[in-house]
Amino acid sequence: MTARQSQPEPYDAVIIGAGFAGLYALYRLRAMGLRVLALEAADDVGGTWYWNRYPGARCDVESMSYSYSFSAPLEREWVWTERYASQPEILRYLQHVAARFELRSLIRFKTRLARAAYDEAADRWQLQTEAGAALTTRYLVMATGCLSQPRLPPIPGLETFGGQVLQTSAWPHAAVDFAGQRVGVIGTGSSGIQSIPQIAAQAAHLTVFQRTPNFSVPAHNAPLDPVERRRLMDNYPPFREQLRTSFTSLIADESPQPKALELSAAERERRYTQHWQAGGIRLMFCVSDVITDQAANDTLANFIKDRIRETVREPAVAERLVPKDFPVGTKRLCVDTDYYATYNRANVELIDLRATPIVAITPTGVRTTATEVPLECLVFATGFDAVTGALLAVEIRGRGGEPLAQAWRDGPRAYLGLMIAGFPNLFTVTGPGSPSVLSNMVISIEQHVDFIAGLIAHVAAQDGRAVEAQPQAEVDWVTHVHEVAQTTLYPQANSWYMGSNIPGKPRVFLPYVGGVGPYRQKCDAIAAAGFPGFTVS
Ligand code: NA7
Repeated sequence: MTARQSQPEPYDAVIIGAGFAGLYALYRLRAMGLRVLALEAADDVGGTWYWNRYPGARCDVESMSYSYSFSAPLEREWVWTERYASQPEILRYLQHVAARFELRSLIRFKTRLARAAYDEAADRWQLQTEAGAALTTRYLVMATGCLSQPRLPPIPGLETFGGQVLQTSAWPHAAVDFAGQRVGVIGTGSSGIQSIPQIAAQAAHLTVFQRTPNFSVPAHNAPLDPVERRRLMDNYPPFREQLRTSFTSLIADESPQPKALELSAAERERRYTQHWQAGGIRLMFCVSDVITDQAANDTLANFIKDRIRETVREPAVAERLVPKDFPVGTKRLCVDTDYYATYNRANVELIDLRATPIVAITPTGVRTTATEVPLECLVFATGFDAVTGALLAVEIRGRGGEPLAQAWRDGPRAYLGLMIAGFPNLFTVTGPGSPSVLSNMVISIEQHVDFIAGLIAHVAAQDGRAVEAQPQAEVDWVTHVHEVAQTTLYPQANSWYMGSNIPGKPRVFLPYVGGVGPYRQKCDAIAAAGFPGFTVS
């Protein structure tokens, strides 16, 4: 350590990340009078919405639902333009929030946390950035996001490729011009499905390398109707309250729905058609049992498969696009604009990697077991090490120097998804075992940060120095998370929800599927009861 670093700057709370979670944590903890700082690897705020600036990037939660509720003036002044907000619009919103609440001066940009070690004698975290700067803080709040640790598959020969390599999750800031180029896209999750139609419209030729076909529903995105928008903006508080207390927090009007198999085939078809035409993920929730009953799930899966076959003119291509080996919704349902119709374009080709896997990337393209595809540009839309990836990317050591990676070697464990036994004063916003990626992230983030703020206030009220999850409370919570997951079809899919996309990652269902409203009720009850399950020392 240098002389300067031997006197690390002391903070009450250091927050890692300046996306939706980090910005609200800064705002909320500063308001409590804490000395706060955020570290952000990027050169601007935005998190997910900073990095994922690929063509077609858009939130799959409707814009009127996907914004902060903590400030009525902010709600009044920000006017969303489209049903589903585009990445640039969400990024502008977060930039506005950072400026409006004067948060920028509290953020150290281009600064990545490398190590965090808990100093038991001082009850403080000792932090070290990748550049070697040292800081110390009472509380460490990981607001690092659930889909922020990008994954590039180790395909042999990638380093030899002579063309341009792009990654949807680290897209360049300057516009990419695909005109006249032969482009390849590897990956058909949400990022691939959103970008493929846009790239196809620009490129001379597009080859899509698909390993697993996904279910996708049309967004039917459009400018917001000004009258409807005004009505919602005038009624934000009850609308937000509906979202907060709902099961999914994704849609406000969660009236009880019938079971799929209680409907006649004609009624079901009518219902599915109506929701398909309306667009978006509501289709998943228009019957109550899609995610818990295989037979019910089959009815919706078959409906979507029929839409794929109806849209894609070439039957062999349509068949390749039809998902076969997982129940609909157990991998995140994609929301698209013209995805399936894109395969009717003369300049688009679909390669099924299950039939003909990639052998290598060559200086001039991609070689599969069947063919060599010449390319000038290769786009990776190959996903993330979800939920735990960004946490484990930091060398975090808790009590007795125990590495987090060791504590989580059999899968992540955290009480309420928010605190880890053995890691005092460390909080994980939207951590494993919280509703996180199955919820409306903004709703969950506000709830988590408010809970964390309440817990910090509880510690302060007792003149405490540290708070920690109790091992038994953690075990009970993790058991509950797994039990609830087992009542659903989710564990059947090899999805990133299960950690299956990362070789060697424990196969554990990562989010809490017991419902956003019920989760909030449990958290509220815990707070009201004086935070049982947490030890203040
Ligand atoms: P996803 O949903 O994890 O999709 C990644 C895609 O990349 C998926 O189709 C993968 O196929 C494919 N993939 C991964 N590795 C390979 C290799 N080695 N070869 C070929 N294909 C590969 O990530 P996204 O970024 O699209 O979306 C993540 C979330 O962000 C999304 O759900 C929204 O919530 C926002 P696989 O299915 O593993 O066979």
